[in-house]
Amino acid sequence: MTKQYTLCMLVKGKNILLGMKKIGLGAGRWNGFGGKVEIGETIEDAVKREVYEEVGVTTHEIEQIGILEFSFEGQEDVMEAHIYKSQDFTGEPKESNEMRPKWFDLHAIPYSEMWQDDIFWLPLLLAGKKFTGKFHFGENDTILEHELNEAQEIK
Ligand code: 6OG
Repeated sequence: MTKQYTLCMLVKGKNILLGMKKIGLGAGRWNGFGGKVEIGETIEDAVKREVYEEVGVTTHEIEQIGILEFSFEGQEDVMEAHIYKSQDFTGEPKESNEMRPKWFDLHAIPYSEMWQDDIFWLPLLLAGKKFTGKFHFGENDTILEHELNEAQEIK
């Protein structure tokens, strides 16, 4: 079964706000903010809700950048992650149960402490490009197969 998730990258000038995931899937890694889309909720509402819940920031404008499918060897469920970017948000980032936020210079993104897929697509997002793709993971969250294509438009 395919389950919908969101992932939002918060960018201000030459910096990106990432969160160190403290619990659950991806714990111990830096990532953008997001989570499961709830029943009856639009994807955009889910992006805004998750960003607010996880880091206390209110997003005013969000832009859809891509859709990525994440699958794991031996697991039936596929995650359909809707990737967004926001450069228009207000509020002081604050630590939540799930995330410890930190600003990073765009030239010092901690890729070695992030999911392995990020280094493939985050540079595209930061360059203003859109994309679709698939990443299949094996043991130790290592990428076994992937494809990534730039797109003019998502959907
Ligand atoms: P919660 O468990 O917090 O939602 N996520 C991934 N992000 C990247 N960059 N790569 C992956 O490779 C990921 N798998 C999941 C989507 C999980 C959050 O983690 C993201 C969601 O924002 C496998 O509800």
